[in-house]
Amino acid sequence: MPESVRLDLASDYAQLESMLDKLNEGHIHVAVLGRVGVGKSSLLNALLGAEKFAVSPLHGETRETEMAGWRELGEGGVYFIDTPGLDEVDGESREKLARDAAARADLVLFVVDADLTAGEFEMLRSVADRHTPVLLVLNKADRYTDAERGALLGSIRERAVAHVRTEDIVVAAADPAPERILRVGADGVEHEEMRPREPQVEAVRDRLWIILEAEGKSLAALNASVFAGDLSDEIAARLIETRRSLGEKVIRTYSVAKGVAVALNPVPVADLFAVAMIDVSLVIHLSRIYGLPLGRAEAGSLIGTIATQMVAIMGTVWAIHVVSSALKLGTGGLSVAVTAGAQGAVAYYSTYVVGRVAQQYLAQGMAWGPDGPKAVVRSILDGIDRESLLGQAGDEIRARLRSKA
Ligand SMILES: Nc1nc2c(ncn2[C@@H]2O[C@H](COP(=O)(O)OP(=O)(O)O)[C@@H](O)[C@H]2O)c(=O)[nH]1
Ligand SMILES: [Mg+2]
Repeated sequence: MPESVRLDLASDYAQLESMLDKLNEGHIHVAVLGRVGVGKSSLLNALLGAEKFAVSPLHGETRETEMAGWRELGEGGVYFIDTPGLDEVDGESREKLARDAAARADLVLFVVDADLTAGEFEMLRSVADRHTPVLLVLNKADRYTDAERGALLGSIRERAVAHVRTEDIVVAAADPAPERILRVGADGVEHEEMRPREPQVEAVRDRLWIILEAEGKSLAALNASVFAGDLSDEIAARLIETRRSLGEKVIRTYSVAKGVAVALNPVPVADLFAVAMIDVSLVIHLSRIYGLPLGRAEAGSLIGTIATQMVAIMGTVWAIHVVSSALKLGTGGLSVAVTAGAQGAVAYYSTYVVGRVAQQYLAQGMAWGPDGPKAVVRSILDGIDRESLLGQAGDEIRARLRSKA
C-alpha cells in the first residue's frame, strides 16, 4: 500500500485496533444520539443513578464525547457514551462527533422529546443503515398528558417502523420537572409547594438490558466487522485511485520520452513497435505500481498482444491517420522538425495507448475480462480524444526538444 494511503487511513486503523481490543475484553459501548437539549445526558445520568454527565437547560452543555461505565456484562462491561448532540444551528463539527460516536457504538439510544423532525428521521435512518441497533426513547414524558403521549408514540412508531422494532420504542422522563402541589396548612391556608419527581427510566433500562444480555456480544462483533468491512472498501477505493493517477503520470512521462526519442531519431512508422524498449520499461514500471511485477519477457509479450490488437482494430492506415492529424496541428515554429515532430507525436500516442491498455489489464488483476484484449484496446482507443492528446504530445515534445537544444 502506498505510504500516502497508509497515512491517510492511520486513524481508522487505530480505531479498528481499539474496537478489536474492546471485543477481546468483552466491552460494549452504548452511545446516545439526538438533538441538543432532548435530555441525552440526563437519561444516561438517570440510568447510572449518578450525575456523571453535565446537564444544562442552556443550549448544548455537552461539547465532547464522554464515557462512563454502567454495569458488568459477562467478563466485560457496558459503557455509556454521551455525545454533543445534533444541532441544526451550530452544526457540523458537533454533528460529526455524534455521528462518529454512533458509528463506533454497538447500540444507539436515540433520544427525542417530541415527534421526529426531518433531521432526526434522516439521522435515525443513517444509523439503522449501518446495522447498528437502535433503542428509540421518547423523553420528557412528564410534559405530555396520557392522551398526547399515546398519540406521539403512535406517530413515532409509524414513521420509524422501517428502522426500529415497536418494542424498541420506549418512553422516559429522565429529569422530570418538579410537581406543583397545593397543601392546606394547619392554619387552613393553601400553600403552593414544588415537589421533585423521580426519574422514570425503567422502560429504557429493562429493554436495554434485555437486548444486551441476548445479543450484546454478537452486537460488538458485528459492529467491529462492519467497521472493518467499510475500512477495507475505503482502502480498496483509495488504492484504485492512487494507482490510477500514479499510473497516468508514469504513462505520460514515458510517452514524452518515447516521443522525444523518435523525434530525434525518426524511424518508419511501421517500425514504431520495434522501438519498444521504452514501452517495455513503461509496462514494467506500471506492473510494479499494481503490485504485479512483470519481467521483461512478459512485458514484451503483453505489448505484442496490445500492438496486434491496435493494428487489427485500426488497420494499417491508423498510423497514417494519426500522422496526418499530428501534421495538422502545426509545428509551433519548429518548421525543420515537421516530420520528426509528427512522428514523435505518433510515437507518443502509441506508447500512451499501450500504457493505458496495460494499466487496465493490470487493474483487472492481469486479466482481459470476458471480451478479451480486443475489447479492452477498443474501449481505450474510443475513450481517448486523439486530437487533444496529440496536441499535448506535440507541446510536450517540443518543450523537451527546446530544452535539449
Ligand atoms: N421536563 C423534563 N425536562 C427534562 C427531562 N430530561 C431532561 N430534561 C431537561 O432538559 C434539559 C436538557 O437536558 P440535557 O440532558 O442536558 O440534554 P442533552 O443536550 O440532550 O444532553 C435540562 O434542563 C434537563 O433538566 C425530562 O424528562 N423532563
Ligand atoms: Mg448533553
